[in-house]
Amino acid sequence: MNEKIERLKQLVRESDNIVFFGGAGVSTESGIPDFRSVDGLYHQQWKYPPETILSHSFFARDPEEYYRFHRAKLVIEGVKPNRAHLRLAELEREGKLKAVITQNIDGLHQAAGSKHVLELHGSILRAYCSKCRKPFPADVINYGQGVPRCDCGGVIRPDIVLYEEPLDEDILHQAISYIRRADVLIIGGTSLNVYPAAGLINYYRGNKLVLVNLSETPYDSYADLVIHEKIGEVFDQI
Ligand code: CNA
Repeated sequence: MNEKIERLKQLVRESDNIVFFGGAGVSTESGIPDFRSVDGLYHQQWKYPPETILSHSFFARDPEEYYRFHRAKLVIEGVKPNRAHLRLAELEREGKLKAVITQNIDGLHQAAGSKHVLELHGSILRAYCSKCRKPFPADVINYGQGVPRCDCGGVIRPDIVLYEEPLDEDILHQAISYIRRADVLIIGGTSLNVYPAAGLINYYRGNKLVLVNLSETPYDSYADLVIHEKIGEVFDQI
């Protein structure tokens, strides 16, 4: 085990107030592509970049094309939690980890057994009518063809935060509160490019900020420990 992972293991061993904040890179080892890696969604051939298709105005303008992308790229059959998700759930059960704050919409932290998950960007495992807000099972949006509609005539949409939409204030406040009080803050698998989520890091008051990310992030110089390795492999060793 290298020195940096040994240091992270020690921080985890000595703390009972760890908070984890993660992004798409947490799920790449489960087979879900992120946006910005070389084999991520940005480098694939679609008529528009993911941030355009996954925006409020695009969904309103062209829900048909939105759903084509949604079903082809966001819904991936048979994905399972990887070692990062599983170890985080274990740390929660051991009473060491207080919350997982995630930008992911894939539900894999809950599938791994984590109970206290704050989903900043919602989940593709929930859906509701954009007109009357009636909830629908996720199968209605994730499978089938065309644009799913409610009895009231409204378009059924995924319960995710599209670009141009605000984050849920209650979830955001809870996330800020956990980060403010955290002893150890581990940030993993996120390019820290998407705001306001990325700005959460500024609320941390401690001196044990750990970044685990394959590529460099704009916050590397602020961190007390930076590990540029695969997060599943790192969490397998701590
Ligand atoms: P991003 O901007 O795509 O960045 C991902 C980061 O993870 C990159 O810096 C990679 O270097 C890094 N990375 C990739 N694989 C690994 C790995 N195995 N171990 C460690 N690091 C790795 O993703 P962000 O989450 O920062 O961007 C935020 C967007 C992307 C959010 O709105 C997400 O909802 C959205 N997204 C979510 C998913 C998902 O739910 N799984 C998938 C793709 C995009």
